[in-house]
Amino acid sequence: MLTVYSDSHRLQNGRAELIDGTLKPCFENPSRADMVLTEVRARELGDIISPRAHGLDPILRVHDAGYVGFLQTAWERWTAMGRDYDALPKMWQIRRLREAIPEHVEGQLCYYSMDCGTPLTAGTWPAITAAADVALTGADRLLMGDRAAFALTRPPGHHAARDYCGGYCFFNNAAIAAQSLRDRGCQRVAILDVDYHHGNGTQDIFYDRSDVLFLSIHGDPRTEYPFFLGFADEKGEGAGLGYNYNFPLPAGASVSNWFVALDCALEQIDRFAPDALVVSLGVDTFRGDPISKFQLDSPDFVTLGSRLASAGVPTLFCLEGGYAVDPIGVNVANVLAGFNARS
Ligand code: SS9
Ligand code: ZN
Repeated sequence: MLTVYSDSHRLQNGRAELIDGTLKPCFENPSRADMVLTEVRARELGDIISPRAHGLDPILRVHDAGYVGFLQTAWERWTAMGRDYDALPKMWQIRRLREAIPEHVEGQLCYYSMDCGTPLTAGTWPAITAAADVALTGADRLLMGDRAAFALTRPPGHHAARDYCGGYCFFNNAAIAAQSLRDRGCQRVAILDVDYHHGNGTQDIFYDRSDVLFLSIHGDPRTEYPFFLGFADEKGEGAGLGYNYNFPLPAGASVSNWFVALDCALEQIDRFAPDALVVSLGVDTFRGDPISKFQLDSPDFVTLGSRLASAGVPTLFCLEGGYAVDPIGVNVANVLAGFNARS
């Protein structure tokens, strides 16, 4: 399977994130993608190509224009005030506060953010537009008839909703690719999110639609980030009712229970009979992940890839989380190798 990769991911390199009340180096950093690329190359999983620029139109198909404009200009406006450190919000438009969009860049940063762990930096805009292009170029390959493609997207995307960033995510790469597949001829697209954290952004984007099925297996939001979405009773709304599936599992859930949830998800994908499958591939389900609490071991990722291949649908993998940096390459490459072996 072919990999799409861009060096521009390096431009998203936050200085610190607020964790346990102190500033610590960002878990989501460029070395993650370096490790994945190195392993994909070493295992000779297929060609590695650069993305083609697709412009802003496919991004604007899933993201709010005001939000996109904010991201495009935020750093310039932030530095114009003499600030040169990462931009992080410190306040949220919470219950009973007015939902008006502030004029000041700091107020807008708060308005368009879900958390304060997602640093907006000098290189954020070029990095996130490149990541969207990486995903879209992967989608191009599916449309050209490839059985599968791997979009080495960084920063990740699944926490980014129509009009907010969070969880290290700005543009929802998987959602942008899925929408583009719809716009270019696929009638039905399924998105399966196997990251440890619920894909709140992807769910938000497709919640009222029956043409894009969204399924997520993740740590129970009663105790796990993102806390405010990802419960089992979220089934979609309007035309989308019945096209959203959440499989929350308790923190610490066993590997066998995780695979039971995967089988349930695959059964629904089979019923939906999509023309394409987009996998939000987070490997923070790994037992050694520093911020997550599932138990998968490296060989389990081969099994995951093999089961995904058994769905028999053209498949685009988009990288999401995975914060145990040393093993991230092996874990991702294991999924791709398991898929290749079965398809
Ligand atoms: C947990 C901190 C969670 C955000 C995690 C985002 C994961 C993206 N102690 N911070 S895949
Ligand atoms: Zn995650």
